[in-house]
Amino acid sequence: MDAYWESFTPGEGRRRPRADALSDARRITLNGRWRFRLSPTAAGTGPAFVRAGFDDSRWDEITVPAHWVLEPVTPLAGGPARSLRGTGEGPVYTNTALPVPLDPPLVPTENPTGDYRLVFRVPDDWGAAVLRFQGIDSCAKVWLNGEPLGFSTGSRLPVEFDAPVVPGENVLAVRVHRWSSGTYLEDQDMWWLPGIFRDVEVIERPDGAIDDHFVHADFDHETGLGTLRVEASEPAVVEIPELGVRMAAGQSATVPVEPWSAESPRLYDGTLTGAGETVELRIGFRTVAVVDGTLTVNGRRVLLRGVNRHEHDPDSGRALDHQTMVRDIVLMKQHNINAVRTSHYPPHPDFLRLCDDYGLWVVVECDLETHGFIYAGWEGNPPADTRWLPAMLDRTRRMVERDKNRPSVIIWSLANESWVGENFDALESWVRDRDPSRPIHYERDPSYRNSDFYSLMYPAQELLEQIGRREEPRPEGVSDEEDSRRRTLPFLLCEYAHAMGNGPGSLVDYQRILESSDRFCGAFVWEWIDHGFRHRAGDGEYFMHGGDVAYAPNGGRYCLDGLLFPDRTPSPGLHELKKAIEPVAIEIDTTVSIRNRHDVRGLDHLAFRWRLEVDGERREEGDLPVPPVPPGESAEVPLPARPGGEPGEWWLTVEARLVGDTPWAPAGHVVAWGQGLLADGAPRSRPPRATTPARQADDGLIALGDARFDPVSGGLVRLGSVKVDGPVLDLGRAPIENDRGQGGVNDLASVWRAVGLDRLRHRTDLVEPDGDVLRVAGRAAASAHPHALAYRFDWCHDDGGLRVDVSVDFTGPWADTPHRHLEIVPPRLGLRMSLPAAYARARWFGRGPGESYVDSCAAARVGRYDATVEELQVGYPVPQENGNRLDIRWLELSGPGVPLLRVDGSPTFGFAARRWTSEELGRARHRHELVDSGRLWLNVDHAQQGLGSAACGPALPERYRVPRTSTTWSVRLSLH
Ligand code: IPT
Repeated sequence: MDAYWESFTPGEGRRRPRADALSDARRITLNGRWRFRLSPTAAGTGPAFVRAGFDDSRWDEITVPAHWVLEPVTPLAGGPARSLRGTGEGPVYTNTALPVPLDPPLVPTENPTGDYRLVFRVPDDWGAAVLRFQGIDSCAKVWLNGEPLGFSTGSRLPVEFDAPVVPGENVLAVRVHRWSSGTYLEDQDMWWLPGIFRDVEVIERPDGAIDDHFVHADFDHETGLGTLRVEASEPAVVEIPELGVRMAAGQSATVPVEPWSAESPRLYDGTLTGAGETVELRIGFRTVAVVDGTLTVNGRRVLLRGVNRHEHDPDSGRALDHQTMVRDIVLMKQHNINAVRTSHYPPHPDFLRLCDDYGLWVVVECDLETHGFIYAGWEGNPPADTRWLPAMLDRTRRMVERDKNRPSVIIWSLANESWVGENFDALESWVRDRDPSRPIHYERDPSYRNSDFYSLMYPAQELLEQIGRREEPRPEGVSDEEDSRRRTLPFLLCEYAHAMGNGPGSLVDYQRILESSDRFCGAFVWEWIDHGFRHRAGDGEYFMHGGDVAYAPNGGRYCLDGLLFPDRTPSPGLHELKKAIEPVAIEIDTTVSIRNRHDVRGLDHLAFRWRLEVDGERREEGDLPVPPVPPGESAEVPLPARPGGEPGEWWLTVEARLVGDTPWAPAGHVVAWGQGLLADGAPRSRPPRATTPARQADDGLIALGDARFDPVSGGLVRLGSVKVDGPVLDLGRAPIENDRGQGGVNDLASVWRAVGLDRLRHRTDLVEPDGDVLRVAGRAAASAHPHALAYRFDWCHDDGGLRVDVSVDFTGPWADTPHRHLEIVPPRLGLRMSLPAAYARARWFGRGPGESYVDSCAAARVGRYDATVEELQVGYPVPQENGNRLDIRWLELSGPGVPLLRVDGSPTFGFAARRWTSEELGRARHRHELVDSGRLWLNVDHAQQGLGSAACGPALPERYRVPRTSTTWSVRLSLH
């Protein structure tokens, strides 16, 4: 057997790559139900299935496009057709590891292979045709009416064959191999999902059909003129009625135009008509240039506020329908995202059309990643082996040719994480020759010799600041010449702010740095969406990650690192990103200052509204007239209102809202906002409550007013009629993914576990009534460890409630345990108590409505909020700390049959309320494993560490950690 699937040759029998285009050529979609049979080796079902009379009636039926591992099919072992998800034969996830032995270009004999068959009809009057597959993973051989057409690798790229269709019935047979030589070039951090997963069509090619065309539409920002030239493979006429352009292909016309940008995606519709076909043109005029180390479009610096987007759907994997693509773009636009890096492969071509229409800057990345060679010390890495050059070049050409006419595409990215090699020189020069109009990106080669950008992933903020000042240290192993060239390049942060689990933190910090220097041209959060699969197993339905499949090696939870949950619910991280990158900065102090951070737009599409609140209650509101503010400039507007005489916190909030409907959001959508504290008058005082000295009560407890304490432990057991358990000091939290970062300094969770922060023992040394005060003192520490927290709780009545003044002191060797290298930084310092389950609602004055942490609180406004306990939880697919609210002045808990319990803090506090403990939260592996404990667990934090993004990236900055110093704070509990 000719083992085409494991040769260096990328394909055979294929047509030249060409532009993706919509045209009036007749086409038959072959999407639909096909026959399918899975086999254990590349031999498939054998040679017979290509024949017309082959009996496939006992085969499975499968949807095309789809991944067979997500569809009901007959497993290799036989039995009824069923979904393979959750088994090693189904979707498997690896990060950098290859699922095949490192033996390029060969693959194991165990190579699940899907034979697909379809009988389709062609009208009698059809002439020549092509058969087009937009994506097959990973290698396919194709037969039409029993004759082989050829084969191809390159999963996320189109392939076309000349298709000698016959009038009437035609039989298409496709053999798809899960593993192939292409596997070595497709080692992206994602699920391995074989199958015909993008559209299949037959397209008629009558005489004079236009095979390929190349739109060149430049914009001269000095003259305001656009120059259009459309090259065509056949003689053809270009018509753009709106511009009065009618000319032969190949000619050029220069006319006044409105340029295309992500902010104003102006497109001109037209046609390209040849003797046999009319191709639709959607022209956007724009010129991309790197000028003096700055990325410009149409003469202006642009700042890409981007995300890395994989194609993912929790049910269909990388087979996305149109609505899902639209949904992604609408969500991006609604959250102020203006750019996408198509990590790490060209997306479905319709996605880029939508980017043209809606307006997003796009970095299209090639389907090329050889990360797995890291396990061989990069020995045999394809970019450094000329035998792989044809396959690498094939991928580059198929990307550029397909997407060359999309105005949204402004940068080509040659590959991801493929280290270095001379083949990149060939790719670069091919791209420069074919499309000199777009700069090229490649991040991993420290010499950046093939890249027009200096680029990094996940640098620490300090390094990024140095880069902004052009003072970064020199990378190792590069020549003087390379280093000097690199220093002239714009900097593109191709991945940062790893959004795994709860996080990322510091989005505002990163944005401040990115805006501090023209050297920065943009940044892309890693990543857009969690790659989790909806899965039903055992006792529940959950989102499956790599570790939920018994397959080795697997990349575990690392595929859940997006700003959207797998079902496209925005995470708090996306809300924070929206705030951090908002295109208008509104700051309120003695005036309202409005800075226009758009690249090209003024602010006339926005209306400004203000609102004045006292302690979160609305007092006044109105429109804020804002003068025209050109991009990059600012205006100062006088305060529209002044605080009145009432005591309390007077907050002014100003919102910038869309004036009219847009394709991505209705009028009124809030694009940006700012808040300022105008006055902080003394709080309203509560009526004093009669207090009595602490005393021994009849029931053996200590009484302080209506509070009862345990005489031995000193713990509060009852407040009025409410049974309370606690409060006790709490130092732990259910680790978030960023608490489990790679490397010693980042894997905080293992330090916490090693030193027992999650299993503190309490010893009470003193329970002493002292007049109006009950003094309790003790020590909280973990078994086996000498470090401890010495604490004192002084209870008294104050301002209508029961107040506790807490003071804590870190004693013992916190930084110098038997694990000498481990610095113990507790993630939390606060009180925890449990309350009757009837408490079901929270009202508060502080940050909200969503969760907030010290390094991720910009999106949470100060105000008055209300939520049920269920609504307070954030459904991270892997349970972990969540739902915290910061800067709380007061919190009221209520529920049926229980008195309202109010918590006041001095200073302000953070709170979380849940139906399970932090320990239970930390132990659960999936959300459905969290069960109601029958109590409400309330955390009232004095401090909690930030989120960071150490799951992949720098350690949490010191300023967001809990300082290990002696400290005091007060909390008051009262019943109403
Ligand atoms: C980087 C990859 O480019 C990306 O695909 C993803 O794996 C991300 O990390 C982590 O989720 S590579 C890493 C070695 C920095």
